[in-house]
This record gives sequence, structure tokens and C-alpha cells, in this order.
Amino acid sequence: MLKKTLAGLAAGALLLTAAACGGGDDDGGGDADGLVVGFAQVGAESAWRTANSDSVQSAADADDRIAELKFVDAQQEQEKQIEAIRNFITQKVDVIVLAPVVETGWTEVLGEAEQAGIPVILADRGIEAADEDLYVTRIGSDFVEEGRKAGTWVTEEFAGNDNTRILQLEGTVGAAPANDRNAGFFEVLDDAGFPYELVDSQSGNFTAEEGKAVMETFISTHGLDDIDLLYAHNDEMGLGAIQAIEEAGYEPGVDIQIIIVDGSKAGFQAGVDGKLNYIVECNPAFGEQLMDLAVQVADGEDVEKFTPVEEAAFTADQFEAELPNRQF
Ligand code: GZL
Repeated sequence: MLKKTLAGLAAGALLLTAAACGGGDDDGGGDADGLVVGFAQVGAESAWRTANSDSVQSAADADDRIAELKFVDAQQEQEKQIEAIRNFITQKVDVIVLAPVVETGWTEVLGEAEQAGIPVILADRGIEAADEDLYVTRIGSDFVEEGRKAGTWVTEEFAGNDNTRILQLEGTVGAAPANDRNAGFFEVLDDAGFPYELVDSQSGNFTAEEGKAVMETFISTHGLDDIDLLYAHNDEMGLGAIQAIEEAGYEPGVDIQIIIVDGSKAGFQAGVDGKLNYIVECNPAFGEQLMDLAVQVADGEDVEKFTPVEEAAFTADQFEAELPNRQF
């Protein structure tokens, strides 16, 4: 039986510790009771993120091999993740798990973890190739493939169109899912010689509020009469955009077709309501796989550099049947 204690705010980041009764000795290192794992999470910006945090925390709670999970919510700020990693090093945790909010800026702090002899696992997002040797493995999605799925649907849905005019709501600037969902999408359009115009593309930082604000700017700048498609890098920004589209007197999913990425309950409900047209799934529920990796890595076992999670994509005719299956 594990109890969670609120260990107090650490520089504005929320630190939650799931401590096994009697597990995790004073210096934070594991002992006969199991491993101590430090997890620097991006934040709580979306339903996907909170589902991911729930998956990791419940897997740690349920796993007798894990004595303690030190969880930090960095509120989408890299500085807070870097501080959390330095604290984990001081506490001599056995494994550090990082969901890097952006791809760059990790060389120094991951070098410090290496110096301290603490292995690092990336959960969810990736980091730039130059730092590839500073982590053991990444578990998460193939974001380029998610973009390719969205692009392939567009080439089929708008086949025969002599010029498809597109708006893009990008994720957090510099984040791997934002960079890669963009890259995969336009790779497919360009390789197919598909005629399109990217009318505008801006970051909504993966949040509903910022997604709505950017969509309002798109509408005031370009109008919607000549726009065919909105490609939103996650559900929250797509749902925020839908609000802006409706407030401007247009029908989302009809006057402008919409693609979202994640597959939340709210996203599928909007699809059932006819307000969007294609959903690319991004699977947050890899907590148990992550715990297996943490144990393997702590034991020095060889693991693959990348462990992809299984995920699908759904067209409008599938939304109603899939909605009851959605977990977040
Ligand atoms: C993707 C994840 C993204 C989600 C967003 O794996 O990093 O971050 O798509 C979340 O909802 O903010």
C-alpha cells in the first residue's frame, strides 16, 4: 500500500511523492524495497498530459519494484524541469524520467546526470540528436508518423481540389510533437504533389485558451470563406478553435474541415457532434511499459533506443463507436 504525500512546492513546480511504506531511504536511492524514480513531467496543459501523468503515477503505485516516484509538474517551463533533474541528482535517485518540454537545452543537465551515474529515460517527447547519448531510451509516439496519417487523410479527402487552403495550429514552439507533426504532414502533401497553400501557421502552445486566441487572429486576418482545413496539433487547440469558429458564425467540420491529434473524450465528442473530421490518436497510457523500462535500465539491461506506443487514426464514421473506449 502506498501513500502519496505532498512534499511541498519546489520553486513553483509541484512535487508529489508516492512513497512506499518504509521504501526509499533518506538519500533518495532505492534499497531492498525497490527503485526510486524521479519524473520531470511537462505540466498539466491538456487532457493528454494529465492522462499520461495518471498512467505513470498509478503504474508506479501498483509496482512493487518501485519504492518511490518523485513527480514534478514543471508547468511547461524548461527551467523547472532542469531544476527538478538537479534535485533528483542531489537526492541520488536510481533513474531519472524526463518528458522534455522542448528538444534543445538539455546537454548540460543531462551531462550532470551522466556524471552522477544516474540513467535517464525520455518519456513522451524527444530531444535533439546531438544529445542522443545522454539518455538510454525513449518511450512515446512517433510524431512524424502521426503527421503523415493526417497528411494522407488530406490527400484523400481533398483529392481533385486544385488548391487546398490550410491553417495550422502548432504545438509548443520547439517541442518534438510540434516539429514532427508538422514535418510528417507536409512531407506527405509534398511527396504526393498535392496542391495546397499554407495560409497561416502559429503556435497555440497545446492549450485551448491559446488555440482559441490564435484561431480568432486567423479569422480576423484571413476570414474563413476561402479556408478549407484546420490542422491542430492537439485536441485542446482544436477545441478552442472550434469555439472561435462558431463565435464567428461558421460551422466547424462543415465550413472548415478540422483535424486534431490526441483522441480525448472531448475530441471524440466534438467529432460525434459533427464539429471535426479526422482524429489521429496519441496514446498517453504507457505507465506500465515505462516502469518495466526503468527496472531494466536500472539493472543495466540492454534496451531499444526507442519504444513506440501503439496508436490509430479515426474517420467521422468511426467516432461514435470509438467514443466509449476513450480513456481521457
Ligand atoms: C504528445 C504530447 C503532446 C500532446 C498534447 O505526445 O507531448 O503534449 O499531443 C500535450 O496534448 O500537450
